[in-house]
Amino acid sequence: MSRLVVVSNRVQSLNQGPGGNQGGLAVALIAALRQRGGIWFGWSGETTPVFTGEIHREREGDTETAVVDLEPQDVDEYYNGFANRTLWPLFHNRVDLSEFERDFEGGYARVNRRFADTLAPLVEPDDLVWVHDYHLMPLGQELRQRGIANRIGFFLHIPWPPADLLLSLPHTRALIHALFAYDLVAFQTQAWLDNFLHFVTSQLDGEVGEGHRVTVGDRTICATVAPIGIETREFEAAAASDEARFARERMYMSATGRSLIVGVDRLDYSKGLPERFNGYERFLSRYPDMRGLVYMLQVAPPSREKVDTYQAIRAELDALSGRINGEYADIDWVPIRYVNKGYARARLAGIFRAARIGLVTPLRDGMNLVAKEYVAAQDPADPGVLILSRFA
Ligand code: GDG
Repeated sequence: MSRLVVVSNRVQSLNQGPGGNQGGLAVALIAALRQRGGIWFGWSGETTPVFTGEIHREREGDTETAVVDLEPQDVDEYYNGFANRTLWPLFHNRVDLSEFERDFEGGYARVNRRFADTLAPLVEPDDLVWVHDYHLMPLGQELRQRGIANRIGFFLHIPWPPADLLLSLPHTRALIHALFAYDLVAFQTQAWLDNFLHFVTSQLDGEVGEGHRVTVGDRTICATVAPIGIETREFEAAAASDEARFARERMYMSATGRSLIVGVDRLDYSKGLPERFNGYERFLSRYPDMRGLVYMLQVAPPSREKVDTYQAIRAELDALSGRINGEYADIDWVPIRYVNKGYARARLAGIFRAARIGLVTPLRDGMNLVAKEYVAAQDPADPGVLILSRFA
């Protein structure tokens, strides 16, 4: 089997185990890398005054991480700018929140060039290159321009929006056209693939052929649906670990017989958190008998804190949880426990298992791994119930 070269914005350390803080995507990528051997390349999360392209490596058997530092301006324009102020809201149907600035667009192009400059010398002729997500859409094209002829795939973790939304972004055709440098472009769901194909045929004069082939100009690629799963066995094992059992017992003890409803989401406006809090409040107001019988735990680790829309959602949730607790709490009962921090994966598994209800209510989501993890963590003899919004 050829070696895998995974490229994503951030890279997680290889040696964390179930006590670690990484999410399902990192666990899945590490599992894929261990199977084939290879490199995981991306940004270190650190900054340096001047970009040098110096690579920091960490090795474990056949698997290696390779990361580079970026300049503060790169982080502002590429990560906090074009990726998370422009593309993320636009691709999640929030065109109202999507900001376009030429500097963001320039920073995005620059970081993709920097990634390509640094990565190209690491790629060996037989490697299979697998690029992840909206941060790196032009990377394939940049690699081709540096002579990389390998098979390169691109996977989009987030939704693909309808064409009319996408067209509100300046230079969008060039951005999407760049995807035709890949050999394979894959999406989470048929709906996102259909939106992509509609854009390509209506805006790029593309043609859809047999067997997922899509042609624009002289490039034919394969565009397909390849939904992400979770490492089910690994998560079941995490749910059965001592750390999970300890977390579960802590939950039971503090719950004093009440049923737990759990939500775990990055603090992001796409996850429908204010709507969830409001829905729960409505439930308490319509069914007074249920007060004191249930409580909700919302784990929401802060995310993208430099972006003001994320500061706004955090303030909104602080106010909402305070208001709901103020109105409904009793001396021995708090309706919402709202925590702004992350937990080790094994503890999370224990919390999922302790919860009678998993509440996953995004307004838009590429997939949603929490829903899958909630199911995997259940006791098969006495499973809880998963409630999903139609957009998960
Ligand atoms: C993007 C797309 C798509 C959360 N809190 C903690 C923690 N997590 C883990 C969860 C889960 C992961 O993070 C979140 O994955 P999601 O799929 O729910 O959402 P996004 O972060 O928005 O991910 C999404 C995904 O990419 C994969 O393609 O499904 O649609 O938006 O694994 O468990 N993990 C730990 N502590 C926490 O407090 N350890």
